[in-house]
Amino acid sequence: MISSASSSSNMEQESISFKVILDGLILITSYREDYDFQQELIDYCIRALKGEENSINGVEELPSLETPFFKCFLDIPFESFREDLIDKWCHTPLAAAKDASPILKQCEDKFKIVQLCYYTTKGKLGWHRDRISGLTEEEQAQLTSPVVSISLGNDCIFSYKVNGYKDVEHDLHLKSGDILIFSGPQRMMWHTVKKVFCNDTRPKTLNMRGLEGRINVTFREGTYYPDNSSPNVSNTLQ
Ligand SMILES: O=C(O)CCC(=O)C(=O)O
Repeated sequence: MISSASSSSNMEQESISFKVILDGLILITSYREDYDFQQELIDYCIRALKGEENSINGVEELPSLETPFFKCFLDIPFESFREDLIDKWCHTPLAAAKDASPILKQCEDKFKIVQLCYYTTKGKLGWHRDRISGLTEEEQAQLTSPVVSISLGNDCIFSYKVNGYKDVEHDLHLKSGDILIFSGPQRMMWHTVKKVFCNDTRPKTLNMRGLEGRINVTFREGTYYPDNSSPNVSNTLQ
């Protein structure tokens, strides 16, 4: 069931509109038209990926259509990420989402990591749940803390399976500026990025500083690295 509503953001004094897709799964679309807002975050993320931001080590190599990998990840400790961007893109939309989906109010925020993922137009991400390294399966299953996930740049198809309904896939067409929040009963939903669309799909006014494709910014409690791997080798995960 999808319901829509809007609420006023204290910080920006403008309306935040959202869709409650399910209890615990919210899509905020109101930043789609706010290009200055998006550009500020895009610029910061690209500098972070390139290692040009203070106290953030960038990635070893950015993917392109010529590299053997088409996406890369960068994990940044929450406290190293720019505070005003955390307020604008994480705390403010999350507060609006909590008003819209009261079940989120019962889920404690435990942000420790900001994960950047940069995808070229050939980039995809396989089905997975946002697990956290070091937790048992039982502990993973009990996670409820919010994941706040932002799309920037090209459109993509993000698909998910409602927790407990593993045979049915739902597609969301995400656009630049969209914020997807999953938490509570949907915190451990399976999801995937099936496709990143071509560069024509991003707003012409957005400048990706010479990069193609899409950036995802995810605020969350932790990250999962497969055994014996590190953030650098996760470049190659499909
Ligand atoms: O790119 C996205 O929208 C999703 C990213 C994601 O699922 C992840 O980093 O775990």
